[in-house]
Amino acid sequence: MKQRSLALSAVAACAVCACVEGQPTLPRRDATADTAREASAPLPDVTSDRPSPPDDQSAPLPDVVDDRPTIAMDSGADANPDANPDATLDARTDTGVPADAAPDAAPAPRCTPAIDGTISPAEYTAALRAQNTTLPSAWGPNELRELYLCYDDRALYLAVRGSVETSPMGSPANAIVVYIDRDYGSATGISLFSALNDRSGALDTALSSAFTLTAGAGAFGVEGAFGVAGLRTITSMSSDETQGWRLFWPTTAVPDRRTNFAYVVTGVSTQCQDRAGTMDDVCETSIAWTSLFEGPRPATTTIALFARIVNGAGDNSPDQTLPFDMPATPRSISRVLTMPVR
Ligand SMILES: [Ca+2]
Ligand SMILES: [Ca+2]
Ligand SMILES: [Ca+2]
Repeated sequence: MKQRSLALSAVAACAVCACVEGQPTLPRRDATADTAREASAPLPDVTSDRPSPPDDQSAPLPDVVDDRPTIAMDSGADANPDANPDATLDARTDTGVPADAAPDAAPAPRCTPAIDGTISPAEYTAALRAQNTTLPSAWGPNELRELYLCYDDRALYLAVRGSVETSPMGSPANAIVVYIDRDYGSATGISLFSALNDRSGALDTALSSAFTLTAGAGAFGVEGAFGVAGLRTITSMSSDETQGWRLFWPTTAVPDRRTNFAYVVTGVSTQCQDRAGTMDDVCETSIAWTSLFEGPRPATTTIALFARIVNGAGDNSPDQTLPFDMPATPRSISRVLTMPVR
């Protein structure tokens, strides 16, 4: 509650898509682009890259050593947790080595959840799951607690349990942002995050966040993102200024998607449920493969992602990270969650 005006944000994102149109993504200019760009492009506060020092907060210090993330093949709600033990995923988590493209013998994380803003016990049993053990957030009530990831033949599904304020202390909404590498391990995508600079639109501004990739992130090259600026109840089959999916790639697109993020307007579905006063705010989203790839999905690929909370300007993040990373340096990415698709 004590964060500075620049230090608040969160995003939640969800997407689904079922469209089969060949051109599901429409790059577009935001109506407010020019004026907003001039008026709202304050230089990021570079020094605010770190979470508030613990000495000015009552929040307990996270135990970096012992609090390990959970990345498991079954949801916590699975009645049969023993059915899917996945030592490989656990090992990835424990060693800090990025979960890389070495697909193991585990069952594919296939599922087809209902996009309704509720994480039901049965719908993510096969999904990858990343959990935060740094609780509460240094930016409470902005929280990033849990993430589920799975897919089916049609779409990629993502569920995030967490929340972000819509107007913290009069500042622009915080956002939950999830950056997606659709073909992890290949040379495509953007790895220099400072190149992402679209200051027109609430979510785009938040997504213009100069994260730093470290060696632990491997060959992470982002093609797109899902996000929500200001969590509230949302039901949407498209993307808009405050929520949804964006593509930054290819860089040859006109206009340049690195500075004018392309809204994914078809093939997505997002529902967020604001359960005020609880820790159960949820966004679920899906994006059709044909929208994520702007064409057919390769027969096999590896999805990689990471999630953060960012403030409205995109220049600061609290200590909660997914997959669980280094709480003291949330702007530095040393872990990504990966999912082989086959
Ligand atoms: Ca659901
Ligand atoms: Ca924009
Ligand atoms: Ca990529």
